[in-house]
Amino acid sequence: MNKEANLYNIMEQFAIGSKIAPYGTGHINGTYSVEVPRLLLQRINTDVFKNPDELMENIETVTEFLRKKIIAAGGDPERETLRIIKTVDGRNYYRDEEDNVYRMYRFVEDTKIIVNEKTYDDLYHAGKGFGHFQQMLSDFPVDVLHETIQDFHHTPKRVEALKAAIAENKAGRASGVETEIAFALEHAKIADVVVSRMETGEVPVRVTHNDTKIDNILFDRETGEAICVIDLDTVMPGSMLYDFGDALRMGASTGAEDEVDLSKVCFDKEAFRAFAKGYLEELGADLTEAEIELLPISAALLTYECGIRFLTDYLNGDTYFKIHRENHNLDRARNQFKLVTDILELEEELKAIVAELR
Ligand code: ADP
Ligand code: GN1
Ligand code: MG
Repeated sequence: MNKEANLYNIMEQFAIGSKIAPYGTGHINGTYSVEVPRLLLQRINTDVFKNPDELMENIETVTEFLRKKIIAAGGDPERETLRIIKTVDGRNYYRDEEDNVYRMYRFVEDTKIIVNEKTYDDLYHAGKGFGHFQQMLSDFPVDVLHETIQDFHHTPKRVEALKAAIAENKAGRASGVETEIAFALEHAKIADVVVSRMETGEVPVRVTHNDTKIDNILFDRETGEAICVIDLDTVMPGSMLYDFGDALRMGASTGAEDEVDLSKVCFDKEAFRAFAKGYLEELGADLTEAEIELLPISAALLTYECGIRFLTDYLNGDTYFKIHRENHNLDRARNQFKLVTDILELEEELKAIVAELR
């Protein structure tokens, strides 16, 4: 069976609501209008997300909770959060005979995503969007959520994984990347800046998104406002610093994540200001002193973490992140490390920006 035919087959597994009603005033033909909402079909990566039941249960509980909040605030829940389309037998995903796992969402219309071309206004709205998402989830019961990927942002464990990859040297690449390995190990001291303060309780456990790339939020095409946070696979207990830092990793970079000309890759402190302004407008009053203090370093931490994850994957032979060219993961790691250097140099200026915005 060809792939397309197979997808039609999969479509039939979902309870796709459609409205049919008599239409017009004709005397001859039977005329009906048929409304079918646009949908989005996704194949879940089960190498990465090993337990689709727990994953989809998280997404269902979180989106139902958000839906109630959005309605109470007079918003449109079909645009402001994801809606899962159930299968014909009432499940929130479908597993085919080859063990592929599919889910379906309503397509949120008239939106755009921001990738590399972004304005400060976009970043301000992205900050508001992610801040508002966090704010709406502030009274969500953290304990009901499953950890869809264990220790996802436990950076010290990511350092351990890097050390193991260096020692194993599975792809025989370690000797070509001594400079990058040295950078990663020299900067490993920042790895515990958040987890250590979570252990003391100064940084509270919250419900967090954990993958706040700037392309994981939909913007209204007309108003430019961020309206819907998507890609909820990693919503689980965490620190808001993960979300804040990770959004700036891409959001405040002047270059693409895999740009190889590192003179084009700089951390833009005005982009930081724009995002932080939006974020703090939504959530500032709820944050603890430790969270506020760590906002600037969180950008370095999450960028460092992503950099060492790319480097680890390169050393392991590119088994986790999709690559589109040779050395793609290495290029990404170098790019992230350049940003880490920039952020650490700017740390005092970033602290001053946070102080101004409070
Ligand atoms: P990935 O985990 O591969 O990043 P995403 O869930 O972020 O997958 O989806 C990929 C892209 O699909 C998004 O960047 C966005 O452009 C689009 N998208 C995802 N969900 C929706 C939706 N419900 N409505 C409209 N577009 C969506
Ligand atoms: C992955 O799926 P996507 O592209 O939104 C990764 C993130 C990384 C990011 C780097 C589940 O995100 O953690 O920060 O790539 N997601 C997962 O671009 O590992
Ligand atoms: Mg995404």
